[in-house]
Amino acid sequence: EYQGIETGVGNTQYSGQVQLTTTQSGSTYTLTDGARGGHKTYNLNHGTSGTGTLFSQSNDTWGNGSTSNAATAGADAHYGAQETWDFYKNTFGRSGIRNDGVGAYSRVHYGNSYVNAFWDDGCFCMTYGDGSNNADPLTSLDVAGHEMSHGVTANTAGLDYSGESGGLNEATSDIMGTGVEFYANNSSDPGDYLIGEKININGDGTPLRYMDKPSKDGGSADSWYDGVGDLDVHYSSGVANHFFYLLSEGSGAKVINGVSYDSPTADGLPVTGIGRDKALQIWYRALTTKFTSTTNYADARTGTLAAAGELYGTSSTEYKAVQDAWAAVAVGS
Ligand code: ASN
Ligand code: ZN
Ligand code: CA
Repeated sequence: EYQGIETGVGNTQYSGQVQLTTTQSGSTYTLTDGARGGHKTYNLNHGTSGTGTLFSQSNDTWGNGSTSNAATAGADAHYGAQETWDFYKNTFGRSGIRNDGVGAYSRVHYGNSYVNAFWDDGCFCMTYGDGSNNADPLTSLDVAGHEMSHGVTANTAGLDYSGESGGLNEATSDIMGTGVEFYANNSSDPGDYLIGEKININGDGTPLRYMDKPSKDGGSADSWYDGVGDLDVHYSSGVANHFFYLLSEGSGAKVINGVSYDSPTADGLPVTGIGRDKALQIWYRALTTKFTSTTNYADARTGTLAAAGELYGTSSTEYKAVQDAWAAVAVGS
């Protein structure tokens, strides 16, 4: 019987109508991405273990844009994995999470009203809850990119998930998840420096995190470094998120894709951004060749400076911008 890679249609909840890479076997289509390491998307159907069932049907149009159709979350998750794969491949030449060409898998509809999503190194898989009242699945592009990037961090720097290294681990996921969102260039979910702005996680439509001014989340005590104490890693990440925003876009007021930002600096000095593409290259090079399991904020400064020096030279504007952006979040030499 016929077997091949197909291009299907996803009617997602957050990203509008998108193309999805699927697989046809005879008269059955599945959410199996034959172009990206065989990444598969499964329906846990509110279970909390195993893989549930692979999304499979007799046509190649997935979901209807609403939670009334179980395949909608599947379409969002499959799209997120696809865009994350392409982001890493086309931005850094990385082939999958382990850079070995092998796909992971996603599981959607985990549990009931579960308000989280997570990567697990053990299963090499991503899992998505359906959110409050099973109405707001955590399957947006930035969340998908965030979770998959935990796998990349685990397979590169291996940043320990506590203290400052934990904050840097979380920030890496926010930085790369944001990179994925901009890369996808989807008109229903355009790139921004907010995390989780589509998933209504606070019940009032506000985002989970703000990279331009992390303190807006109410938990990242300051938008710059004054020791991270026993802050949760999702808050101690704020310093590095803010560094990345400033390095990319610079300080001061700015509107990007219709979102207004106004990024303060600890030293009151302006930072001139070098653009997100270069900032991503610097962070990725530091993550994959400088950072280790115990990297702290001071080490992250040293590591990103080394990466910028290798990429652009130590007398470059890029190198200077890395110095200025760390100073702006009070991480000094
Ligand atoms: N969604 C959370 C995260 O990726 C799960 C966790 O607490 N690790 O950060
Ligand atoms: Zn995370
Ligand atoms: Ca976002």
